[in-house]
Amino acid sequence: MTVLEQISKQTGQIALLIDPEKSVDKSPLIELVRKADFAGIHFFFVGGSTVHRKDIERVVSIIKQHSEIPVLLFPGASHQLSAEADALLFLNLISGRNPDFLIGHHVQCAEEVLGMNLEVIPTGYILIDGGKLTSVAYVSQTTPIPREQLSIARQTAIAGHLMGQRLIYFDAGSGANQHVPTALVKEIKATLPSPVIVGGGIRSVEAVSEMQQAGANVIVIGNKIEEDIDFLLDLRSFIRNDASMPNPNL
Ligand code: 1GP
Repeated sequence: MTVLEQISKQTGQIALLIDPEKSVDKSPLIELVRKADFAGIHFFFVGGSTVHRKDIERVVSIIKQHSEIPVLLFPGASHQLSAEADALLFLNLISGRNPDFLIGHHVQCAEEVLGMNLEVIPTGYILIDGGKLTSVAYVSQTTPIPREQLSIARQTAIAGHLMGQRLIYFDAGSGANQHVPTALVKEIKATLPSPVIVGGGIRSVEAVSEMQQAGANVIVIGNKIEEDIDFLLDLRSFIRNDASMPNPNL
């Protein structure tokens, strides 16, 4: 099964985002990977706004040595690659109007990516205002879509789909005060066949559950687990309970 098929096959899957800039030491990273494995999370995402390539490669390599969970590159720039990853979210920042994040970075790495044994997933990446200025908005020099303007977000996602994006990723940005509105996820899932990833500011099992109910295929969590590794145990309960319930979206 491809990674895209795994993402598509059910709602409420969990991705743990690891920012290699914050995972400097090897042993805490191995402990994190082991606990995530025990929790039964579905994907690792690796990337960040300002990470060097050697740190991406180091972190992906450690994860691959200690877990069979698929590793997806979630790059902040064209150099954030690793041949050991399973897939690359080839992000098109379609909520913004900065050509660097629509085509520039892609051109810089295109030939290398083509030669790598990576599953490349064209991803319509849409930033939604999460109540504070986040690194991704600052570094990409783009303005997130206002959270009350759901029609703009909807039109953006539809345009992305029509342009060939295979996934839609709504991100309120790492550490957002407010996560993406569940109403938006629900509306897009009712409108488009694309799987939906959602992240940014998700800090409770209740929020995870709401996103799952709204139809999000993958829910990305970074900061909350960095701050409290035992949150993985709560996620384990959520994943096990969810697996025992019939999924109306399948
Ligand atoms: C940000 O979706 C991710 O791109 C995760 O955000 O760190 O707030 O969980 P958090």
